[in-house]
Amino acid sequence: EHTVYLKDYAPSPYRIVAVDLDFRIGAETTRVTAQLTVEPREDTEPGTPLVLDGDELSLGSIAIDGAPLILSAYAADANGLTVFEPPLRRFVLETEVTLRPEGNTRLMGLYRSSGTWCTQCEPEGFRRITYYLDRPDNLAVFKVRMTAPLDLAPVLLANGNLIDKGDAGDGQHYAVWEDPFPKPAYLFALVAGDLGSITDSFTTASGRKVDLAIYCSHGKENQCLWAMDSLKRSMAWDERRFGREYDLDIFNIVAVSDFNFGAMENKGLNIFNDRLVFAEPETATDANYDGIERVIAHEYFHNWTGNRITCRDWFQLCLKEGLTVYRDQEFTSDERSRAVKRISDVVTLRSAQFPEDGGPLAHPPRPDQYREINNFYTTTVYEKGAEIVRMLATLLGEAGFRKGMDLYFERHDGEATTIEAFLAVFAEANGIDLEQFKTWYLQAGTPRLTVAEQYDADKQTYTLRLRQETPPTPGQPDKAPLVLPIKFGLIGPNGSPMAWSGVSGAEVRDDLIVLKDASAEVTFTGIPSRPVPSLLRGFSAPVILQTEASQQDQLFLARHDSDPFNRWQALQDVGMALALDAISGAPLNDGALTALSQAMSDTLASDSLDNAFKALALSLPDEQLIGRTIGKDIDPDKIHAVRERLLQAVFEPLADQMLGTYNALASSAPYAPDPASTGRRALRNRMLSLLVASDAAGASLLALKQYEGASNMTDRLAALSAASNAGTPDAAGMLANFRTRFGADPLVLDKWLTVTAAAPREGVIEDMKAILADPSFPKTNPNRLRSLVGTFAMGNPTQFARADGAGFRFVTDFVSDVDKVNPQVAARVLTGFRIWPMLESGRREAANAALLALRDKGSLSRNTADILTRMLA
Ligand code: DPP
Ligand code: ZN
Repeated sequence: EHTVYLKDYAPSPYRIVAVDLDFRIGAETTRVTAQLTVEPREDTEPGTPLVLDGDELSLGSIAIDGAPLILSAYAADANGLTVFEPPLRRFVLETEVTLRPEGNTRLMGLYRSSGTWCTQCEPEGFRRITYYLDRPDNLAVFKVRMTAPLDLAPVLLANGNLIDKGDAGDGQHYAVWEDPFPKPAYLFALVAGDLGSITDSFTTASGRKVDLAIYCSHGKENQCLWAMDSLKRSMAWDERRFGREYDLDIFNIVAVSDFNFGAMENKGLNIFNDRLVFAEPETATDANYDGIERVIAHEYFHNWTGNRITCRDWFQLCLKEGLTVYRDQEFTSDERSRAVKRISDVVTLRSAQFPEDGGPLAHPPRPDQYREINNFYTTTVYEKGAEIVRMLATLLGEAGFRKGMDLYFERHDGEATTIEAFLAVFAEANGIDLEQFKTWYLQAGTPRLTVAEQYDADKQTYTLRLRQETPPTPGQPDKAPLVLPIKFGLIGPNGSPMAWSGVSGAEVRDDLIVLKDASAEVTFTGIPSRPVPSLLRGFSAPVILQTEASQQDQLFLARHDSDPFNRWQALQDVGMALALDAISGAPLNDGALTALSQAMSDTLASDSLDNAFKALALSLPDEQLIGRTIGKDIDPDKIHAVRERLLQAVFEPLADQMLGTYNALASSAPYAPDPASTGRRALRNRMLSLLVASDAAGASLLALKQYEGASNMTDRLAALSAASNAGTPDAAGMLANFRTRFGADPLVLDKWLTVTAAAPREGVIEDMKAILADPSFPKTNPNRLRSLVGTFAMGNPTQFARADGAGFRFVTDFVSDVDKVNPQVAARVLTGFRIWPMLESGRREAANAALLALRDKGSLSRNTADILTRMLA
C-alpha cells in the first residue's frame, strides 16, 4: 500500500537545474532524448543515489557527461531510474526513451487527440515522458527541440519563446522553444499538429507587446473569438486588480478534444479541453460562454499564482488552486454581477463541496496524506480553498488583503512554497496572528453555525447566541473551533438598517462579527425594538447556518434586506422549510404557501432587481439539497414527488404573470453574451421551465415552439431541458430531433447526452446502455463519458439511487470498464456514490452491494481503488 504523507516531505538530494529535450515525433513512436543538468545539494553525502521517477517508460540509452553508463551503475524499470553513485558535482545525465502516444488512453504524458500530439503533465504526467524528478519543488529551465513530419504536424509549440525553426529534410521540420522561467515539470507542454489559429496581441501596462494565439482544429477558428476576448480582458484585469503583468512575449492556447481536466496552465502554452474554448451562438449556451470566460481567466491567472509561485509539494495544491479560483471569481464579479456570481458560486458549493465534505470522501483543503494525488483535484481543494481566501479578504479588508498579496509576490516569486508561507505574508503585512485561521486548511467538514436570538424590551438590548460545531469526518473525530467571519446587519421594522450604541461579547467590527470560540453571546445595546437579523451576508463563511427565523422574518428579509445574497437566501429558506414539512408528512400549509407565492410574485415584479437575480430567486432548493438537509434515510422518489407538488403549488398561481414576463422578454436582437442579454434569457427560460414544471396550461406547447423557433442554443437547450425534465408529450420527439440536427458536433452531442442522462424517468438506464453499446460512440473521450454517465451519477438522484439498485450497478459496471482505459474518468464518476451512506436502508444496501461487487472484481487502477476503499471505509 503506497501512501504519501506530508510529514515525510524532504528535499531531494539532487536538483535538476536545466533540461534539454529533443523530441523526434513519428507517426507511430516518438523518441525523447533528455539532457538533465543535475547538481547535488550542498549537504548531499557521497554515494547518495539519484532516484528519478518514471511511469510506463523503457530506457533506451543512458550516459553521464557523454560517457555511457555500465550496467551495474544504474537500475531502470517502468517506474523509475536509479543512478547508484552519481558524481558529487554538476553533471549532465542523458537518457533516451521511446513513447507510443497513440496508445496512451490515460491522457497523461504525451498522447494524441484527433491526430494532434499534446501533453498533460500535472500532477505526475511528466514521468511518462522521461525519467525525471517529477515533483513540483524542482524548478528548472527548459529548452525543447521538436522534429516532426511537416504534413502531420505543421504546427510545433512548446513553452516560452520560439528561438529557432527550419527544414529538417526528408519531409521533416523542426522547432526549438526556450522558456527562461525556471518551472516544475508539471508545467511542461508540447503540441504538434495540423491546426488552425486566430491571433491577436496585448500590450502590457509597461509596454511589452505580447503575441496571442489560439490554436484549434481547422474550421473552428471563428469559435475561438470569445475565448480570445476573455483572455485579453483577463490580462488587463490582473494588471488593474493585482498589479500583475504577463512576462513572456508569447501566450498560446491550444484547444484539444480529449482532455481529462478542463484546462491546464502550462507556462506560455495553456492547453484546453475544447469545450472550454469553442463558442458560437448556434451551438453554445450562455453557461458555455460563462465557463469559457471563467476558465480562460483561471488558467491565465495561474501564471502568477501557480507558475511564478508554485507548490512545494502536492499537499499544497490549494495554495495555487484555491487562490486562483478566488481570483477568477473576483474577475467574473468585476466583469459581470457580483451578487449573481456569489449566489451561483454558493449554489455550486452547496451542491458539490458540501456533500463531499459531509461524506466518505471528506478531506481537508490541505490534506496530509494521499494514495493517489489525482483524486485530490476536488471541489474541496478548489472551491472550499477559494472560500478560505475569500474569508481572509473579508477579515483583512480589501486594502489589507492586497498588501498581503503584494508581499506574497515580492517574497516568494520564483519559489515553490506552502500554505504556511502564504498565511505568513498576510499576518506580517497586517500585523495579525493567523494561527487559528490556518485550521480552515487542516480540518475537513462543514461547520454548523447555530444562532438563537433574544430581545429585551426593558433593557433595550438584543442578543445573538452563536455556536459553531464541525461534525466528525473520516480520520478526524475531534474538531477545533474555526475563525468565522460573520457579516451581518440588523433591520428595523420599517425595513431600514438599525444602529446600536454598544456591542459586547465577541469581536465586532462594523458589519462583521468574528466568532473564534465554540460559542459566544453578542449583545447590542440601544435597540429600541426587536430587529430582524440578517446573518452571514454574502455567505461570508462556508458553513451551514441554522437559525430560528420564522417564515415571517424570512419573507421580511426577502423584501427588505440590502444584501442581495440574503434576499435570495431568504426565499430559499422559506421553500426549504415547506419542503421539509411536506416530506415529514405534514399537510401543506396554505397560508405559508400563499405567502411564498406572493413573495415570488413580488420579486418577479420588482423594478429594482435585475433579471439575472430574479432568475435565481424564482426557484426552490433542488432535490439533492433537500435530501442533504434531511441528512439521513433519504428516499429520493419521495423528495422528487414532494418538490414537484410544491413547484406546482407555488408557481402555478403565478402562471399569468410568468407568461406575461416570458412574452415581454422576447427579443429579436442578435445573440450577445453580455450580462444584460444573458440575464434576460436566464429569466425568460426560467419562466418557461417553471411554467412547464408547474404544469401550467399550454406550457408544453410553449416549450415546443421555443425549441423549434430558437435562434440560439441557450434558448433551444432550455426548452429541450424543460420538456425532458418534466416529461412532456413532445419531449421524446424533441430529443430525437436534437440528436439528428446536432449529433455531428461532439460538443452539442454532449448536451444531448446530458439532457438524456438527467431525465428522472424509468427507461433512462436502458437508453444509456444502448448509447454506450453503439459502436460509433467514442468510448475513450472524457467529455462524452462524463456528459452521459457523470451526469447520471451526480445529477439524476431518483434513477441513480433507484430502489432496485439498477442505477448503482449501471455505474459500477461502467466504472469497471472505463477504468482500463482512463482511470481518472472512472474514479471521478465513482465519486457519485458519496451520497450512499445517507440513503434509506434498502437503497443503502443496494449501493453497498454494487460497491462490494466492484471491489470483488479486482484489478482496479490505483485511482479507482483509492476512491472505492474510502467509499467503503
Ligand atoms: N488545470 C487545472 C486547473 O487549472 C489543474 N491545474 O485547475
Ligand atoms: Zn487551476
